[in-house]
Amino acid sequence: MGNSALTRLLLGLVLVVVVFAALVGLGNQWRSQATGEAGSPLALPVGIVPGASTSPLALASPLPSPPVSPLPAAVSPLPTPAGAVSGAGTPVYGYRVVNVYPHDPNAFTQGLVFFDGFLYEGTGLRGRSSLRKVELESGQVLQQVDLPDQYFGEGIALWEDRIFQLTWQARVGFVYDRESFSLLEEFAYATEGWGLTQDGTHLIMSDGTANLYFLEPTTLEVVRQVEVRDGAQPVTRLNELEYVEGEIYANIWQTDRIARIDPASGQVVAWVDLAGLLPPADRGQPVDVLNGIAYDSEAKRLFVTGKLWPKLFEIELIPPG
Ligand SMILES: [Ca+2]
Repeated sequence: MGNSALTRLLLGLVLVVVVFAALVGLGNQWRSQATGEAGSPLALPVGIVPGASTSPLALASPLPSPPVSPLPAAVSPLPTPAGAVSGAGTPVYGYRVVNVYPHDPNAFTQGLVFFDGFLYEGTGLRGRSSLRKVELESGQVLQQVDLPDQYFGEGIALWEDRIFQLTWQARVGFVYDRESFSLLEEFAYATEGWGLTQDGTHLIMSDGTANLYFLEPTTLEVVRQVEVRDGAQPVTRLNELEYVEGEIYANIWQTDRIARIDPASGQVVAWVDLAGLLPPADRGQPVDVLNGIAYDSEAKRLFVTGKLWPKLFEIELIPPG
């Protein structure tokens, strides 16, 4: 054996060592990759989310939405507005603001009507209740009569040359001359008074329950009554009303929703969700709930506002989907 044989042996050993080292190194790299995702910062929150899904910290995590994370279930759904049950699959309309007008922020709106170019508004609260004629564009009160302090004014409706106004719990309504606002007479009814409108044949009244009452406009007798339901579920707290193209629109007290009701059956045929209508910037002073719907049947304009809201909106409804 000469030097060349020894050299070949050494080279062979070196080659074996190099190949072995290379294989070991590659193996470590594979293991590193295999454990990389499980051990990465991304993977850790996925593992702890099930126990922490209700934690605000977990919800606030800036994770790039891991595909199998249960986070989406934890952040949805938003609570359903109280009273706005639509388990029956009733369509919910959205809205688009067409025009914005000023509204007296001291008006606790309980009744709203559009007639012959002007708004008529009934306001509530004891000592602050009134009937007003209002210029749409400016919000300026053109004419006003105040109720005696003991009365809490509610819904209003126009009928021929008269204006009817309900009161909340006194079970007394007032009838005014439409032009002069002079008080013509009082009338009595058996329930609380909330909303009022008319369909060309009857006055239609709500009382805070799920019932609507149809009154003969001259005798003020209740001639019919219907319970409003969404599917099988009664819809209570019906508030301000407006008759719009064959349907009765009703504010649902303490919600951002309007029910569109079939007058014959009482069924809710659609909801309108007005959430977000009054911008946060307009909530600097105390404002109350959405209330007040008026319809200009000639120009087909729909107006809505709220109690003590500084603005009144003309809106268009947007069908779902
Ligand atoms: Ca109305």
